[in-house]
Amino acid sequence: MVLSAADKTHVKAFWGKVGGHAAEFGAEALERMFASFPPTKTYFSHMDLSHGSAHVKAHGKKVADALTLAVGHLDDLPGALSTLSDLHAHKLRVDPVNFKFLSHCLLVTLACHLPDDFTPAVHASMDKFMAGVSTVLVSKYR
Ligand code: HNI
Repeated sequence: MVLSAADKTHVKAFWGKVGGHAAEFGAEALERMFASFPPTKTYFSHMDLSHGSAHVKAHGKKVADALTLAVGHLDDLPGALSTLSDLHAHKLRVDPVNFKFLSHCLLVTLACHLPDDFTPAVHASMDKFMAGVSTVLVSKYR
């Protein structure tokens, strides 16, 4: 998944619009994932996944911060996400299919909150960005 120069420009500009809402959007994406793809909840059985839970809010912030880091390193996603990649592959062993679910739910969340900025071109670039992040996070499975 190679991001073109235009993709990188779209992703950086769009994430700038997300701004201070990143943690809140991260939590909403998780809530949507748990609601629409219930098996994903099995990875979080140690957390309270009810609406508005502090666990989901805290985890949403962690995911959002990782994405902010990734946006800052679009030319070196493997380097920027190396530790997270080890964690998801070796310790958490999250089935790769779930990354598509979370990516989808994040895009839906972003589209709901920033409809004017989420143009078809930005949508396509953000989809490629999430696919790139997901590829890195599942890259150490074998
Ligand atoms: Ni993920 C922990 C980022 C996809 C299940 N995950 C993290 C952490 C970050 C993170 C950051 C916290 C690491 C730490 O504490 O050092 N996860 C991301 C990102 C994506 C992603 C950026 C994809 C875009 N994770 C997923 C998916 C699942 C998932 C798809 C399962 C459905 N992640 C977990 C679990 C943890 C986790 C489980 C540990 C949570 C905890 O605190 O116990």
